[in-house]
Amino acid sequence: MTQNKSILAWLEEMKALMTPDEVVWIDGSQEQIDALRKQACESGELIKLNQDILPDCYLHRTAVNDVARVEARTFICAREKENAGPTNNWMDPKEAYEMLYGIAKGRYKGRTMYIIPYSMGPVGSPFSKAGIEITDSIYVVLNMEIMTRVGKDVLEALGDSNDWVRGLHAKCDIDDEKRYICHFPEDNTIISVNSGYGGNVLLGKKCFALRIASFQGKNEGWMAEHMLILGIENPQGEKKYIAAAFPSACGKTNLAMLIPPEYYRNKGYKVWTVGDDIAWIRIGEDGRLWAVNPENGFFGVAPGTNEKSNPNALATTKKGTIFTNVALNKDTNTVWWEGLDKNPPVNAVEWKGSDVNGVEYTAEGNKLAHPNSRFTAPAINCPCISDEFNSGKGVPLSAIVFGGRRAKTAPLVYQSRSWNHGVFVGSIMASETTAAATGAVGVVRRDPMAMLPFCGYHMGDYFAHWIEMGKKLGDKAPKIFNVNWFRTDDEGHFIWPGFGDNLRVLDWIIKRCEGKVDANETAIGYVPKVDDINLEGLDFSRDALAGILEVDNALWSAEVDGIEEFYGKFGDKLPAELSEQLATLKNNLK
Ligand code: OXD
Ligand code: MN
Repeated sequence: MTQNKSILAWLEEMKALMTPDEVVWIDGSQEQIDALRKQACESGELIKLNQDILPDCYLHRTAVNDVARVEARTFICAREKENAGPTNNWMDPKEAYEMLYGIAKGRYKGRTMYIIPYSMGPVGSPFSKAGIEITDSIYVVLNMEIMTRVGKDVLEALGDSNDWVRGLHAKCDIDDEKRYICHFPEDNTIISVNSGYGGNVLLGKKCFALRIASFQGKNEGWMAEHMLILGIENPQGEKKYIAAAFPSACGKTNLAMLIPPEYYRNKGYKVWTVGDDIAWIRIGEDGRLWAVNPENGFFGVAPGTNEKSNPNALATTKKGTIFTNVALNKDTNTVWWEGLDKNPPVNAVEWKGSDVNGVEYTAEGNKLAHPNSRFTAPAINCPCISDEFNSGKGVPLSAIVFGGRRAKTAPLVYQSRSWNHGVFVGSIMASETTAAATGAVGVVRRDPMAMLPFCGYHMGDYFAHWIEMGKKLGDKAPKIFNVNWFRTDDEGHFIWPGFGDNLRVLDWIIKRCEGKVDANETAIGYVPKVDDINLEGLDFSRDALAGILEVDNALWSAEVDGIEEFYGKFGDKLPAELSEQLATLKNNLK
């Protein structure tokens, strides 16, 4: 399929190491996909679902010990330990290659080596980058085919260039003691062994598009961020774009596919989804920041997705989707998960593969679907997918939004005073754990820019890169905001309705970017005046709004202690600009 010398040489090396019985290039053709689906159904790797209700949809079950990303076994193998930084696991690259090749050696024996040429970003776009993943898993091939652009045209666009990412995946024995997800940023290489779970094995996603790409972005002057991208169209048909970073379980996919509340819909507002997880961001010819979604599909969490929380996501999963670790409804041969509706199937197969009475099983407190069960769905299925999704030139960003789950401290929304202050706001991002997750409510976990598990180099250098980008952007920089949908009352109930009504906050953000509304200056930044958040058509009092816009200086003083402790990790790699911002905050709180 290619004459590219660097690719051919690497593949020869991999063949000699892995000793496959057969080698198959993935060309992106429908015939090949159909044949692989058929083969996977015959081997039991996939279950074909009801094709009348869910055309081209399949169910897959992973091994029980292999259901999520494994941060403890994820390594950045930079040559110098210092370059992985205090927030990543590090392994010496020489030792890592030796160990990983030892584990993987000969493990394609009796199996097929699939070679997947893929592009992150539309093929041929100046934003895009190519990768080759080799794998012995048809599940990986079929998921990569949804999540990335796969096939011959990727190789044609790459030509003889050596600028592509090498990815070796081998299922081996799915042994969690020998599971490793290793990144070699200086070699553009990823090696993943002993897992078959999406986040660990779809190497285009977290491994390439965030960990490797963040390192490339630092060296090449662009940014790879854990951000959704959405467009807001006003009644005049003008579109403004926002990129937003949130830690997991803060509703990123829901925000990306937001349906405007009735009042806004009637006026003609629309929201368009460009991406739900990753943004590659560059400075355009006009000096502004432009973003593309490098992915081609959504790898979304199924539980909690329903007609009310996210009808667009649900609609997206109705064709061409692979479901992983959800429950099977045996009567209809369709899928079910907690939070889909209130009717678990009676004749069910739970996510591990046992037949159960779903009604009794869930009544006893068991989960039919794994809490991290997923759908892999083509982005083009999404009813609100943006016209710009495939364009390759990206969308210009008016605003960058950071957010977390904070019961009290952070107001519903605030705006940073400058780019550097905005970088500070992103760097102190935090989310509180919920009782359901840990038992200890309100433990603050810092997750700067939602990149803690995904930054492929020293996070202090990453902050410095953000500061540098701001210098290049000057007054063309997007405005930076922080939102918090999760303020609670004394009984622990969420105060703000969230979901579609979050558009009311985004509306204020856009107005601020256009210089159309004033704001109150507080110790932490600019907060809306109560009358400037539009509450038309919403049963929500001005007083309640005033309450969640409040900035409590005492709580922020305690926050400063936490920030100081966190910043201590970065030593002299912490940019002076961020220490200055912290000093300013302290001073403002006096
Ligand atoms: C994540 C994901 O873990 O997107 O952030 O899957
Ligand atoms: Mn994510």
